[in-house]
Amino acid sequence: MGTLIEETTSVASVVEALDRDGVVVLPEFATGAWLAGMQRAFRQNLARPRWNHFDGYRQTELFRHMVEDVLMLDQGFVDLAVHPLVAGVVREYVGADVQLREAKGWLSLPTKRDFHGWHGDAWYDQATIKDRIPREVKAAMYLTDVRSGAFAYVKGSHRQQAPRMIRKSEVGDKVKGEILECFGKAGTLVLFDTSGVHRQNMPILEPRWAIFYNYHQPTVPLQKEDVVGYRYHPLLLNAAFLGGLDEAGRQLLGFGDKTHYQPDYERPPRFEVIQAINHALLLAKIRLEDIPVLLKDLARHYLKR
Ligand SMILES: O=C(O)CCC(=O)C(=O)O
Repeated sequence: MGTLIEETTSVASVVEALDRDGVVVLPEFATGAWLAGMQRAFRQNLARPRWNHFDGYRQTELFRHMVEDVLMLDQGFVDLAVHPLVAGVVREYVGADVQLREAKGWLSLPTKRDFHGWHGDAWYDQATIKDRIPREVKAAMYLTDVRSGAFAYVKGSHRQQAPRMIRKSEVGDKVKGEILECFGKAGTLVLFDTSGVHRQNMPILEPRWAIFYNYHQPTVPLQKEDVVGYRYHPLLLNAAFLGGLDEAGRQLLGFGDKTHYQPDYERPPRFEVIQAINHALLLAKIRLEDIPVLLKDLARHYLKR
C-alpha cells in the first residue's frame, strides 16, 4: 500500500516519507467541527457560479467548479494552512522562507472522461531555472469521502525531471514506481511534492470536493502564463480569521510581501460576448424594476404644473 501515516505523526516522520516517496497520506486529519465548518462554507460556494453580487464558484472547464481563495470562507481553512504539522513540514522540506502561495479547491463532477492527465506541476520559470527543480509542496484535503476519482501519485517520481505533462504511455515505462491511489474519508490530508507525477484518477463516479494549498518560496520566478493569469496573487484573507496568528503564521501567509503583487493587473478577456449579454440582461432587469419609481417621478412632475 501507500505511505499512510497514522496517529503518531511528527514533522520528522512526514518529511522523511515525503523525501522518500514524494507523497504522504494522513487519514482523517481534520474531523468534527473543524471539518464541518469547511464543508459548510464550501457547499455554500458551490451553490451557484460567481456573478455580480453573488460569491460562488468559477467555471472555465466542463468537469470542475473552482472555489477560489478558500482562506476567506471559514476559520478552518486558515487553521489548516498554518497547522503546526503542515507548517513544520513545508518549512523543513521547502525552506524557512516558504509561503502559502495559493489556497483553492474544487468540485470534480462525475465523469468517465479522462480530462486530467498525468503531470508534474509546472509553476516556476523553466526558461531561467534550468539547473535545479525548486521545491513545491501541495497540501490537499478531501471534504467528501473519496471512493473514486482519487488523487493518484507515482511514488518516488519526484525531483527527477522538470515538471511537465506526462503521456499515459510514459507511466510504468519512463516513469516508474508504485501508483498510490489516495482513497480516503473527508478530512484526509495528502501532502505531496508537486514535481512528482500525479493526477486525479478516473472515472469519477461521485462528486468530489477537495482543497489544494500550494507552498513554495516567493523568491522563485514564476512561469509566464501564471504571471499573465495572476495565479499567485497575494493571498486574499478575511480579517475575522486572523486573530490567532503568530509571527510565524503571518510569515507563512505572506503578510506584507509584495513580491508578486501586480498593482495594475487586468485579466486578459475571455467570454466577452457572454459577459456583454449578461450585463445587458442585468441592466434591462434593473431598468424594469425602476419603472414604478420613474412613473411616480413623472406623475409628481406633471401634477405640480
Ligand atoms: O484533483 C486532483 O486529484 C489532482 C490535482 C492535481 O493534479 C494538481 O493539483 O496538480
